[in-house]
Amino acid sequence: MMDTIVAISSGGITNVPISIIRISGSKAFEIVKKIFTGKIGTNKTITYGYIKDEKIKIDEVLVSWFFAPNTFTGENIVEINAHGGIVNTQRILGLLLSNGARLAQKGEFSKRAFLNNKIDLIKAEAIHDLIFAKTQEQAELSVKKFDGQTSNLINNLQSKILKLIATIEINIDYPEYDDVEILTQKKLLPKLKEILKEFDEIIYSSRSSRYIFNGINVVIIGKPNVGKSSLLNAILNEEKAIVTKIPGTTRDVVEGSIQIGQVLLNFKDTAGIHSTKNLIENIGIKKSIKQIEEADLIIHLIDAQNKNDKDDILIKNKLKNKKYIKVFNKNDLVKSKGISISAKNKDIKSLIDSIKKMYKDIDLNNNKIINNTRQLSLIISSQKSIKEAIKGLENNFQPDTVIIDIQKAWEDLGNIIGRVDNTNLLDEMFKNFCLGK
Ligand SMILES: Nc1nc2c(ncn2[C@@H]2O[C@H](COP(=O)(O)OP(=O)(O)OP(=O)(O)O)[C@@H](O)[C@H]2O)c(=O)[nH]1
Ligand SMILES: [Mg+2]
Repeated sequence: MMDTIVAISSGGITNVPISIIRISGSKAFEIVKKIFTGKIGTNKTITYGYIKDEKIKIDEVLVSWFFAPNTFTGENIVEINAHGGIVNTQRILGLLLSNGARLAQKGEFSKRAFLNNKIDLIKAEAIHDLIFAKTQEQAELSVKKFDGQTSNLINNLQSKILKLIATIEINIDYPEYDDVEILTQKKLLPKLKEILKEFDEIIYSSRSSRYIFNGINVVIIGKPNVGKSSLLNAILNEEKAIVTKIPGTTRDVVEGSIQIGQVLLNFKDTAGIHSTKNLIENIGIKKSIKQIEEADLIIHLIDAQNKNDKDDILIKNKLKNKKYIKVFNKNDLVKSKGISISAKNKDIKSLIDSIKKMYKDIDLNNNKIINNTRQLSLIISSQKSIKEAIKGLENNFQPDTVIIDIQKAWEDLGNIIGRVDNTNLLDEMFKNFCLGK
């Protein structure tokens, strides 16, 4: 039998007015009753009483009772709503521990829910993503996964593949069966191509939605003194980076995130790029160049007073194959065509508008979006196996040979939802969850 576990579900860091201590397991009621003066309620009710340590009153609390099996974890669950001081909450937690509960590991409640078939891995990961969402859109996308649409999508794809595997196996084992379709190489090929199309759609929509979850990595680059740090500050509306009139002020990368339209943008201000012998500046410049490689979008900031500088040409040469926009700064001094701003005066609307336009097509309502990295990498791996099988058939291999690839594709899909025997994988995954969930 599994231990009874306990954690502070409301987070234990600050002094909040109310905290929630959650206990799950077969001994949950028994353990709580040892320290609670109120009654054990009926299912899904709340009872009132005191938490006591022997005779000392610890806190006045409300306790919710949830009876197995229709609970989040599938076990008996008790939630104590206590007053949220750190000292008080920790004391109640300590009492529960000394009365037989064990401190939950990170994500252990969700893991139990999964092991007791209450949720699949897609939902478990969606809950985790909701908790860590940084924008409203991320949160909404996570909640959409709660209703099982993504699970259905994967299940359907998986059962189509399974049907093919089963038919091929019957063809091999019982060649005399004539009421089962004979999947010849010719017949199997279009079926696999159909499946491949479904994979392609999922992967395409998911890649564009990656921006919603991970945010877009926008790097501001340019010569020294063009106003990069001023621009970062104007975007974030705070004095985050140091601004001076001395060229070479910024040496390290300075970051900040904001939401523009639907997406989260992670801006990075970098050291001005030019040729210099200054050792420290050069280290900064190397960092800037590395940022270019990692960027999803680059803002090449140019001083409108000096548009055709040789250093700007040098920078432009480094932007080959990257998505970048040219932005002219200091338009309070000199007007320019194209995207023209004044970072100093916080006049940056034309830049913000053009970024908004770039990412306006991300469609959050597409239920084919798989935003979770683990899930997406399994989809890609599964797609790869289907491609292998197609390639095999095109090279005149028979279905009984390529069945291995099809089976591999099926297994990868199974791992998305969680039909896995791999305890290490589960431990790894749930470890990233938060305490009390
Ligand atoms: N007139 C005017 N001055 C600006 C504008 N933006 C920045 N400046 C000034 O230009 C100087 C350099 O600004 P920074 O933001 O430090 O420039 P930077 O590109 O980060 O410079 P480095 O970190 O040295 O590479 C400061 O004196 C700013 O006040 C602007 O839009 N108009
Ligand atoms: Mg700077």
